[in-house]
This record gives sequence, structure tokens and C-alpha cells, in this order.
Amino acid sequence: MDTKQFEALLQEDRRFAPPPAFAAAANVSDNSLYEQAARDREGFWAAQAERLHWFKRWDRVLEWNPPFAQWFVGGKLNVAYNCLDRHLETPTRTKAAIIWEGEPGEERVLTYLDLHREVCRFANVLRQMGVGKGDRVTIYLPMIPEAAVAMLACTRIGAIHSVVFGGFSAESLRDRINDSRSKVVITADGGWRRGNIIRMKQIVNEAIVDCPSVEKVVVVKRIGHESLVEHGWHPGRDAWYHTLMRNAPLTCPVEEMDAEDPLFILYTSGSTGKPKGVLHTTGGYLTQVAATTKYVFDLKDSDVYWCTADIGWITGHSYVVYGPLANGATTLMYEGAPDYPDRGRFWEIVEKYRVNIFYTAPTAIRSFMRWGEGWPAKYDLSSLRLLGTVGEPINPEAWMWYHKNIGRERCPIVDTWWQTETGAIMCTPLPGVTETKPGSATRPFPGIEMAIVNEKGEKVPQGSGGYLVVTSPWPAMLRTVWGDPARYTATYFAKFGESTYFTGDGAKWDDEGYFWIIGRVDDVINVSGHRIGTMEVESALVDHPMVAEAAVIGRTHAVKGQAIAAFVTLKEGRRGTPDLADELKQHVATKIGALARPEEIYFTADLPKTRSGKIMRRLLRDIAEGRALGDTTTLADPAVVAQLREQYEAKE
Ligand code: 6R9
Repeated sequence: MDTKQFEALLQEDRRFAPPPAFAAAANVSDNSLYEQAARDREGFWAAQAERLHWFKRWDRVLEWNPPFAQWFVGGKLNVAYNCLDRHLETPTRTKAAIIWEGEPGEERVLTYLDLHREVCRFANVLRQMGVGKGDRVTIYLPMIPEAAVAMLACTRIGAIHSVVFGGFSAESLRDRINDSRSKVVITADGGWRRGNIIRMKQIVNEAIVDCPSVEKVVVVKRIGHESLVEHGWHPGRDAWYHTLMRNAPLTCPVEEMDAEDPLFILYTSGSTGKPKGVLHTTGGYLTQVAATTKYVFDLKDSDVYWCTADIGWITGHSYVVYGPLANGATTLMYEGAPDYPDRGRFWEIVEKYRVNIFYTAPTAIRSFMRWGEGWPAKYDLSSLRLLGTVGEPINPEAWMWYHKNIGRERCPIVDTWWQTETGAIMCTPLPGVTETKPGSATRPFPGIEMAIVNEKGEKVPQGSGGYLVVTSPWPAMLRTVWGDPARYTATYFAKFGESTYFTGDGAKWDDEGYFWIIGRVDDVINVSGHRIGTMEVESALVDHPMVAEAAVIGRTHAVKGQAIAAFVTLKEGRRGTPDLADELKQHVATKIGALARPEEIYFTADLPKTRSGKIMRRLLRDIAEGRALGDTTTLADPAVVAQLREQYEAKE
């Protein structure tokens, strides 16, 4: 977001108080949680932890040896037990845990009893394969209930899951399997996407030719076409999920986990190197995820709750699976695209299942805007009572559109800021309490301490901007980068010292102390709410035999938030043609996954560099966005930029 846009943001003076009827019935309707947390932060989190089931209570709430935190030290619990078993002793046992709709239209409902049974069986399957506490399991599945079953089965036996988004390529999958050294991979024959089949088992076959740690591959029959599995089936290694489940015992004791035992690894992009494995642990993660789900979404026992995120992202982990189930809620899962078979699909689902709480990304909202208000207008959305957004900054117009056309001016909107690394929501309105302003994630959740600082780490005054930081440890924070603790410290706790977590985001606060998140200040691009490192795309490009050098930037995009633009220099004697541009785009998609496909490729004889050889991305961004060029005095060769500029203008 450029400065001008930002100035406009801070002049945003529309305000929306919680609707009185909503506030009157809300789980929180006054400042008591904020006050309680301000008086005794650890006591506040301990009270949240009390709502879980512990086999053994903790001895100490927090041990903070910056930058390493331990929460609920000495406590013992199990995540699957908290999400399933404890609800079997209450009327929740017969309630829908998961309502699932497949893209082609199938429906499945699993009650808590059903889900518990499936999870126990699959946990036994994994145990029989030799998977035990601390072992890693990679999950590469479409959005089907078996994805939640697989995650929960891992947690039941203390295995660490690593879910890889189904849109990632064989190579990305391979890197993640090898980094985590997974013993087992769980996949499906295929998945549906806009009526097409994604051949997931085949991608797994390609990935694991170089994965020495993998002993077994479990395959869910999602599509059922023979052709999807006729090649590359290894009888000693591969087995059908349904065959394994048939003989698996129905009961499975839970592993008593230490609060600080690892729960899962989730890979995410950073500014340098390969994606890093963000490690989350058990007690603190579940405590914050459960508490935020209850308070931020004002979750009630009778609600049908729908978070549209894929399970391959942190939002899917925390707010499709663990948060809702820990609260005994009904969570809806939809397999496919929002525009299949038509652009009314989401609203059809809301109407059909009487969805009460709906949580999605700004990029989706901007697509809905583009498709027109006629689509949601065709459906009965009166069941909705609360809306949420996550993943990127929401522009005020998109917020207003959401409020008017989806919320029908009745529903509070919670704009929730958080990250893979934070594990759970950090900055958000409480819908029964907080007056919202379109485009602002408002205030830190109770018990969370955040600030905006300048380059020296000093708090900036209200009304100005800087780096977004978290100033004290929080329960769901990442504990380390898998296999690379030095990278943990260097990435998050070096810029402002070992006690201050650096988010990688820039933000401003207004004179009422509301936070306005601007976006990444590092080399991470946020495309449709998905993080992609510039380095990853650059590595994929230079991997192509004709490419000499590449620089990649994120430029503003009306629907995706940001789009990837690549500046490429070719090897001697090669010419940049439209066909080659297409080939390079496809090359990146094949190497990383379709989400990383560049929107534009600019061929250039040279890249703008400083005299010390650093690529000046800021200038590239100016060029791609057609802006007046910033300071060029540090350039080694100013002529490079002039040439690029001409090329860009010729294209327009
Ligand atoms: C949960 C998730 C994290 C990055 C984060 C920031 C951006 C997320 C936001 C937001 C503005 C919000 N982001 N929520 N920016 N307002 N409400 O998205 O995790 O995939 O790790 O991305 O997304 O830039 O740093 P993750």
C-alpha cells in the first residue's frame, strides 16, 4: 500500500458500534476481559487454559528466557482429547462436528461421536505403521473430512503433523517432506477444483522418489477413477485409507503430551532461503486458539460456523479444525472453488446450512465485489450474524461492501490480524465490545501486547507508523523454526532484541490507538492472502536454462492484493518473447505451485543495482506500478531504469 492510500486510510472516519441486540447477547459485552488481562496477564491466560481438560495441571504459567518461551510448564494434555473425547460426556456428542460439502455437491455430516471413532481408528492405523510420539507425518489432502481426521489422529498419538497445501508442486512437497523427515505421507487419489481433477497421488509419487524417510503412503479414495492410481502404486509402500480403516480397532488410548511437546510444523515463506518450518506446541497453542475462537467469533453452542480457509494454511489449522472443535462447535468444510459451478456457490452454502458465522479473506471479498451484488442478493443470508476477515489488509471499500451485501448491515465484522507464527488471532475487535473502523484490525486481543516502533525500536507516537512488533510472549507463539533455532532468533528476535518479536509487517496507529496494518515490509509477497518469498520465485526462475538473473516484486493488484512481477535477464544470445514469458510463468508454477505463477514477466538487459550489487526492488516496484521513480542516486547504472521504464510504458 502506498503512502497516499495510507493517508486516506487514516482519514477513514466511518465507525460501527456493535449492534445493541448483538452486544446484549454476546459472550463478551464489556471491557472486563481487557481489564482482567491488564491486571494479571498470566492469570488471564491461566483462566483460559482452565477451560481445557488437563491430565495434569501446570506448575508455572510462563517461563520466558528470551527469545524462548514455555507456557503451562509441567502441564499434561492431549489436543484430540480436548477436541473430541471430552465432548462425548455431554450432549455435544450427537451434535454435528463437521458439515462437509464436496465441490460436485456431496454432503457429509460427522457428529462428534462419528469423528471420534474415525480419529481413533486412524490413530490405530498410524500406530500399526510404527508412527509414535514425535514422529512426523505429512498430510497432502484436499479439503475433505479425512484431512481433519488425519490431523487429529496424529495429535492423539503425539505425532507431529506437517500439512502441505494441495496446490503445492511435487518439488515443494518434496522439500517439506525432507525437511521434516516424515515417515508417512497421507494423500488422496485426487481432489476437485473447478470441475477439474488434481492428481494428488501422482504428485506424491513424483515427490517421494527422493524422500528416503518415507515408509508408507496412505491414499484416501476421493475421486475413485482407476486411472488416477494405475501407475506408480507400490504395494509395500502404498495402501488405501478405507482398507486400512476396515480392520482398525475402534478405541485408541490418547498419548499424554507435555504442554510444550510439538504439535505441528507448518511451512511458511520468509524473506530468505527456503520456506521455514514453523513449530507450534501443545498447551499454549490450544489455549489461545480455543479462547480466540470463543470470544472473537462470539461462538454459541447452536452456531454453524464456516471458515473458508484451506487446511493447508494456518487459518485452516486454527479456525477450521482446532479452535471450533475445542469449543464443541459445528465447523463447515467446503472442498471447492467459490465460483463453481457459479458465482453464487458460497451464498448457496450459507443459505443451505443456515451458516451463522462466516470467516474469509479480503481477496475473496474483492472477487465477490467484482462479480457484483446480484449474486449474494439471490440468496437468503439472514442466518448470518457475524463476519470475519483475515490474511491481508482489507481496503475500506471492500469492508463496506462486505458489511452491506453480505452482512446486510446487521453483522459486526472482525478484521483479525495474525500470522502462521503467532498461531492464533492477535489483533482484532471483540464483536460485542469494539467499535470498528473499516480497514482497521482495531486493538490487540486481551493478554496480547503489541506496539509500533521505529528503526531503533522506540514506540512511535499515535498518529504515525513504523514496524509492528509483539512486546511480550503469547501462548500460541511459534517455539522455533524446525531444525534451525538460529534462524528463529535471526528472523524474529534480532531486529529489536531478544524480547521483542518482529512481525515483518508495517503498521500505523491512530490517535485512539487503533492499529492499521499496512502489509509486509520484508521480501514476502502476499498474493490472495498467501505468503510467497521473492527468493523462492527468483530461485525457480534462474533454474530455467535460459535465465541469467531474476528479481521478483509484489505489485498492487485490485483483487489479489498483490501480484508477482518478475524482472528477468536472459543468457547471452537469448531473446525475450511472449512465448518465453509464458514458459517461464509455467516453469515457476511447476516448481513451486500455481499460487506462485508470476502475473507479468519483464525482460531486461540488466537489473537496477546499487554499487554494492543489491537489487533495488523499491525501484522495480515503482516501475511495475507506473509511479514516479524514487531516489535513484545510489544506482550503479541509472540508464538501466530508464530502459525498463520505456519498456513498461510501451507495454501499457
Ligand atoms: C493468518 C495468516 C501473515 C501475514 C501477516 C500480514 C498479513 C494477515 C491480516 C494481515 C492485515 C489482517 N495479514 N491478517 N494484514 N490485516 N487482518 O494470514 O497467516 O499466511 O502467515 O500471513 O498476512 O502481512 O504478516 P500467514
